[in-house]
Amino acid sequence: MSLKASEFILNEDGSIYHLNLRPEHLADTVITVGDPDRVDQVTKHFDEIEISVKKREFHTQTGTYHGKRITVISTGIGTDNIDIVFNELDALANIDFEKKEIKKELKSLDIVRIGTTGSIQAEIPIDSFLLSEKAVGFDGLLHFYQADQFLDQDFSEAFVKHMDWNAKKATPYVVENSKDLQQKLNSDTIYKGVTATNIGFYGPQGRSLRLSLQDAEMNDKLAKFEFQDQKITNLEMETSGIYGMSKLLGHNAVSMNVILANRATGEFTKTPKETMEKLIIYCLDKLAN
Ligand code: R1P
Repeated sequence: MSLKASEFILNEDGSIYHLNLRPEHLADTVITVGDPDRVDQVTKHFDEIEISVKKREFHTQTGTYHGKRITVISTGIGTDNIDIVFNELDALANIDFEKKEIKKELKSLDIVRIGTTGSIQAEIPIDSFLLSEKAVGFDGLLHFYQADQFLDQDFSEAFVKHMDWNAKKATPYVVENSKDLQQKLNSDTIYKGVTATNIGFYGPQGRSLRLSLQDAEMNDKLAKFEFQDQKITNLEMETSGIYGMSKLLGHNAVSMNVILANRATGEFTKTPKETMEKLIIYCLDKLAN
């Protein structure tokens, strides 16, 4: 059955609504970054760039690194954008744009986020790298889909109890990365942890410039939480959506993070660009191998 024009929205040139891409533009391996300027920081290492498309915060380039075809796309900030980017990336891979039908044979993309984050554990220092084994989403995105089978309810319940979570906020959901892709990106130079994905940068991450927080102890409580030897290690704004949407759509995802800030010690890196550069090269080399 053909998808309705109001649901599967194409531009005049046949490209998908927000990303402005056509299926032939997408590689099977995708790197997502938050910052649109970080796309060039990744693709400047490429052998060649085939296409470069920009619309709103979504900047996409596809090319090859050491012969491996990779698409690099910026998501902007937040899981609301992740909903758009992941539905549209999946459409490019798994919907027939001519017939406007879901393909019979579905493709799984390998998706690596290369992002920035703040550690909440004193022993995970600034300028280190962290691979998110799991994400705890405070954003509520996954609750709009039939996602229960992919969510770790025991972890969520223990977390809600420990935090004395205010029921006016979305119920935190817990979702894993792809273990196969983790193996590809892993090494002993990388910290592993559980990433909390927040719905904002200030209040939702326990930062206050002029406003009073609903729970001023939030970050301390987050840092102390433990469930089956797992601790919350860092805060950022996309990983839960990326892991959740990837599980729902059948893609493999891993989130790789540069620790820019340590919220426990109050430090912020003096070399954000250089450290990001190192993580980019690390990820590209792992993906090309
Ligand atoms: C906030 O400053 C932004 O930086 C982090 C957060 O997740 C949020 O998107 O990641 P990126 O540097 O990848 O955007």
